[in-house]
Amino acid sequence: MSSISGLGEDEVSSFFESSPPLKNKEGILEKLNGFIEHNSSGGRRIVCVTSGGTTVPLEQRCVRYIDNFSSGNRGAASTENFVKAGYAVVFLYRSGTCQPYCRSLPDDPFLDCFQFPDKTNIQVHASHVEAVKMAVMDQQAAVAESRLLKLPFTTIYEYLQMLRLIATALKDVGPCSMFYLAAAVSDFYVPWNTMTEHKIESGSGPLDIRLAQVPKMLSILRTTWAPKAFCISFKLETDSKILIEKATKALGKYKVHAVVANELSTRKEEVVVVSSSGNVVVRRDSDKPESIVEDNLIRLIVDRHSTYIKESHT
Ligand code: 9Z3
Repeated sequence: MSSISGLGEDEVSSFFESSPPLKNKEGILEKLNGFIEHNSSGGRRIVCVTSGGTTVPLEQRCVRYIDNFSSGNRGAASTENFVKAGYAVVFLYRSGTCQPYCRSLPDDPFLDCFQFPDKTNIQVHASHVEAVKMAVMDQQAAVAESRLLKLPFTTIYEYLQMLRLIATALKDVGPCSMFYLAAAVSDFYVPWNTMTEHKIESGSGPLDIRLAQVPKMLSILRTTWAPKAFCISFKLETDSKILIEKATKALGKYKVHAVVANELSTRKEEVVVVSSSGNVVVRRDSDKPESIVEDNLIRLIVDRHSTYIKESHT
């Protein structure tokens, strides 16, 4: 199929036309528009943080799927830092992955946090009191002030439809809006109309599946959905030798404002912010045990966003 402008718009349209419709689209839109209206009328910057991996179902009544690795830690930690920096955050996350303000709670086993001194009372163990108190207080404050809107996805179909909804809803916020695309998004998928409805039968030898390429939505996000938004994408590689080259290529191809390059095994220690003004290595402060790379990363991104907003007004 040829494309109108070289952006693969035909592929994008046919991806959406053949996708199973988003459940509760009206409900999501209502929440989203209310959140954007509330925050933009107060002059607050709004960032959409994507987090976690998308799944690619192999059957319409899905039993089996291909997954993309991401614990959601980066997205959750970045969300907390954006809220601290005064932003309102639309947190588009994979169901079941790490949540903002929950990173210091034990998840395995979470129930070890609690104890029953008697049958009618439940208490938090002394060792976890501080972590639970901070998690509950910070999360409640963010939600009460309408600074955090959480929207879950699971499949690549849901993720891309929701990203489009958010981007078009944010279009009028212009330069004060940002996309921070930390989710690990599938490059390949099984088109819905070529997918078997029922569970693939086993017992008849090896399984052949043909995966189509997921159309690159970043270009459309930049040119059509929300062209004035500040846009940060991520590049993940396992081979550090090709990381910067790949990130630099993505910067030029998708015309994003910066690409955060990270290598899988060192992603919690350092990232490289690749942009037209050069490459900046951002590390966590290794002399402070509590320090995480997102503290320094979000500081830098917020600074860059401020410059972008100033330049857009001149
Ligand atoms: C990332 O690179 C994220 O930093 C991580 C965070 C997924 C590594 P965790 O969730 O890890 O804290 O465990 N995200 C983007 C990954 C990705 O799929 N990027 C695509 C690519 O590299 C572009 S959209 O080609």
